[in-house]
Amino acid sequence: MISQWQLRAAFAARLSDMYGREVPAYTTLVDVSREVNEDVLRAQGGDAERLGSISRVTAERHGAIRVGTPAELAQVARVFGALGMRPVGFYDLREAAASAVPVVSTAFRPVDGEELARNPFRVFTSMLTPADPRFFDAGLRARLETFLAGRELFPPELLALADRAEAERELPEEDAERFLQLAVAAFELSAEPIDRAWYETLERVSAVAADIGGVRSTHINHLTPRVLDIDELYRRMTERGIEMIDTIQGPPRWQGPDLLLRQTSFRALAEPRALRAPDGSVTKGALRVRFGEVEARGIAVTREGRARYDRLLTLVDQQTALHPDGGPPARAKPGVGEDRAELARALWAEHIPGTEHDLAAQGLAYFTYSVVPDRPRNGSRPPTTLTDLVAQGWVRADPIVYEDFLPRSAAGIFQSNLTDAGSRDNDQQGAAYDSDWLSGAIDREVLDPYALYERQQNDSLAQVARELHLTTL
Ligand code: OOG
Ligand code: NI
Repeated sequence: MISQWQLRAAFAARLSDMYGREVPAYTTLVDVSREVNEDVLRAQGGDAERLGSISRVTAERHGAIRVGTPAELAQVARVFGALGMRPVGFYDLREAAASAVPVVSTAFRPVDGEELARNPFRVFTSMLTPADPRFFDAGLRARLETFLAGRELFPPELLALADRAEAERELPEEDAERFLQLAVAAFELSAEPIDRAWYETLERVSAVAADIGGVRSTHINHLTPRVLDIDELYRRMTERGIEMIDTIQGPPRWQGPDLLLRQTSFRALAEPRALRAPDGSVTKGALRVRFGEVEARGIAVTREGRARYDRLLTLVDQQTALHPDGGPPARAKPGVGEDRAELARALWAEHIPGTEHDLAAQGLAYFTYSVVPDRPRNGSRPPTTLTDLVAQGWVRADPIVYEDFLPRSAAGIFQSNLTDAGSRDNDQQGAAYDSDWLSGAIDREVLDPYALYERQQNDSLAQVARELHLTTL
């Protein structure tokens, strides 16, 4: 029998092999990430594994896919449900930054600590929003919905196997093999010719709309390895002549603990795609839709920590806008994005505590707590507050790694890889989509990431209280 986590690990590995064949630059990215990780481990030893074992980090990937309708998203949820992955978080990329990306998204991922440690594979999954009149007028919406209703992304055999794996939490070896083959094939780039006129019609609204609704299948859009030093990775990729986007998205590099998520990407090369002209003739064309991305993960922050992060981003935006040409003239000319990064670093140092201890004490980040096993016993009773327990060495605090995404970075990643900004009619009222709507549409609860981190923290506190015979903590 092949258990869900084994299916998940095998799926992630096979998808990675497939994507490496389809997009060779991805393989370079994985190789450079591995080199950086080995160097960090050599330099820092055990500290390098504070946010996940090196084996977890080396195997860790997130993918991104894009679908067209709630019905398709519900099928995606079944395929990932088979792998023990649940929808977590709601991201509205129509609103993030000044973007014109007509999608709303969630991420499928394992949710409990043990499963995450076994294999944390996650997939950022976006769904087109044809009902949003800012992007699609009534005529285009109707054509788009008809087109989407007429395609099949996942064969019925795959969905049947997925349902069985989810219900039984495992599959016999032969069925597992079949499931994996069908699941990987469903995310390969299709060779079927693309109706060029239709693709271009959607492209005028947004390249993302065309990538989703202009073709009769879906495909993995990128696959992202995790790296322990993303600044070093950025340097090494640039040295190899690979042109990265201007910035690393997310928090700046600074002297305090890594928080949340930092990501950067490069544009993939144009890929050959068959295009069908209105007269029926098929020609060889090329489209640039897929790219490479890499990420570094930090500690998960609480709602309050996140509010502080969002406020700092706004501050950085405002102050950068005041000095669009690169700050005070006395300063040496920095590289692209350097001013912004420097400003962000200074603001972070001012507004965010620089140690794990202070982040925990101020309720800004999540930790799991455990009783220190080999503490010398001298018969004394443990103190009764968490702060004292940690300070006096009874209990240790380990950071909880951030397993989710950032809407603004995601919008930046989408945007930085589009040639055209697309169009959005801001005089129109946007269609309402939210987490509850999404839960209803796919008939599964879209989980709240904060609730998951909080539960993990609270469970660990309850365990400490039990072990030390304390009533509450
Ligand atoms: C998804 C972009 C978002 C991330 O890591 O934030 C994303 C897409 O391009 O489909 O993958
Ligand atoms: Ni991504």
